[in-house]
Amino acid sequence: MASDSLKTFDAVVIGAGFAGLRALYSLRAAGLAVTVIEASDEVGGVWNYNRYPGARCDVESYDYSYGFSRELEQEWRWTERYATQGEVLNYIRYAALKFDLHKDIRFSTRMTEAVYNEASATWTIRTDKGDEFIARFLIMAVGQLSKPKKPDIPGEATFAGEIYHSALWPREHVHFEGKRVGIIGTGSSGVQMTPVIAQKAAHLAVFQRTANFSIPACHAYISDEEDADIKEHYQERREQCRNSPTGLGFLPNKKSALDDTPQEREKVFEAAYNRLGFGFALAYYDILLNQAANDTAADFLRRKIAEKVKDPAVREKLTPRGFPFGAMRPSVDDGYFEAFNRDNVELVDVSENPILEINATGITTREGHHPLDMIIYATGFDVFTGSLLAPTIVGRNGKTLKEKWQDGPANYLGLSTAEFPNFIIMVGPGSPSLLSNVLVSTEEHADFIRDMILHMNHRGVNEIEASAEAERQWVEHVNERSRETLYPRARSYYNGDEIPGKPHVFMPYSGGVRGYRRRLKQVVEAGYEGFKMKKIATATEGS
Ligand code: NA7
Repeated sequence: MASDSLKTFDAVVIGAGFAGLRALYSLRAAGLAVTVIEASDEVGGVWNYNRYPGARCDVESYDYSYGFSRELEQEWRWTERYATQGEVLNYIRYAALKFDLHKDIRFSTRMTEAVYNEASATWTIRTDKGDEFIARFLIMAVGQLSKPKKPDIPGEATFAGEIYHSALWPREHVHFEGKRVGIIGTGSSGVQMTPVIAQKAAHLAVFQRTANFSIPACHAYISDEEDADIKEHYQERREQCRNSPTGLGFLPNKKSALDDTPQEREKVFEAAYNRLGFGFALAYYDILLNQAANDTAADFLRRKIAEKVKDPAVREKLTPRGFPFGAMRPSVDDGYFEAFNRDNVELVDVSENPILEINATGITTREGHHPLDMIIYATGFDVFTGSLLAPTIVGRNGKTLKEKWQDGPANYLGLSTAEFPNFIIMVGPGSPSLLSNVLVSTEEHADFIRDMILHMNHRGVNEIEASAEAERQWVEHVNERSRETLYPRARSYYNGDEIPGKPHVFMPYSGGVRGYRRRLKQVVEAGYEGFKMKKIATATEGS
């Protein structure tokens, strides 16, 4: 199937971020006809939209990059350990140009609806431009953090100043100088932008609902020697990522935090704190598995906050309590806590004194009015399922994905969901996804999908669907693995708690990148175990 004029394809991929581009590359290289539909006029996905000041990747640059091309990895030169948003976006642009991906991307086009045709085993895909495409496979590469969410605060329309959202940041330069700025939200976006805006704004008010843990990034420029050394050993590094629990370039300490004396533990934590960023959670293998082990890490991090924040009342408010370290996604920061020592930075605790309204001049909480010239929502996303459920997707018997997932995103291997044949999800719920270095997970999925389609072509079948039983077992397995961890002990987007009314279910797969990879391999070796494959005779073949 390969006619652009008829707009029929082997696969239509939705999204031109890291995942969509990687899927396009591998499917096209396998000789399949593919097109990508992208709502923006640019590649990059989340890195294209989240242009707020201070935005950075918190996985080390060399690991947060494609591993499929030796040439690409040898010629690209990362400048910093944790790349800025601009550098990551430039990398994606570079990769897209190098592999001539743009020619197969339809920019500024949004998929609005996709309907499965049982008689022909194809999807009809419609867009906001009025296009209609037919594809054997519909591949959703829509990202997990791509449907921004914003609280509905009364009076917002009356605000006389500027309003921004971290995930919909304008391309034009935003000026903070001389302005009174308010940031709502203290997840990674709020934490990253706070110290940068603090240096420019006349006054910065940070509206915090939940204090969370954060580890210093310890940014560093990469020297030519380091770059050469990494490039020389890149393949080993990649293999280590692929075979690690998280897809990061280092393995967890094999010891329990409880096996060391307090003095030894202090040294281990200190070293991890000053080097590993997000990987601090791997300073001992059981930090996210055992509450007592976690307490040792959380205590260490709370002491670090105490050392950094001078004002005792502010320090207390910035100190996370009531949930295990890491159970809510921690941030990796560059001077976040220290920013609150500045005279022009104020912490507004909205857990005790919620925001009541916005008026022409600023934000009013139960405690009082905060005059502002600019409001920034750093309030996150409808995570994991938001973008998957935004278009209307209709599977067998007219059932929509929204109906099927009303109690949570039931799926098999995170890749597929029963009653939606030939519908494939990349790096979504039910896979390691946001619990992993998503670049590693993206590549794993792209290659799995390519091999699966080639296998089907070889066998002469054109329909694949997860069996209801395999799906039931996978969901049970995902839940079982999450219960072995501390993740269920926090209210977080991992559990669907970021949106009122969203099903409270554990979304990602916590069994690790290596375990998941092993499972995919077993599935393939057992002839795509858990999937039903069929040959549907199409009208063309019948004539
Ligand atoms: P996050 O991590 O989901 O953070 C959103 C923040 O916004 C968080 O602090 C929320 O507080 C806060 N929030 C949300 N709604 C409100 C209202 N109504 N009032 C006050 N505060 C609110 O999103 P980010 O964009 O920072 O980061 C997303 C991911 O990007 C991150 O996990 C990394 O993977 C990279 P809450 O904790 O819900 O009380």
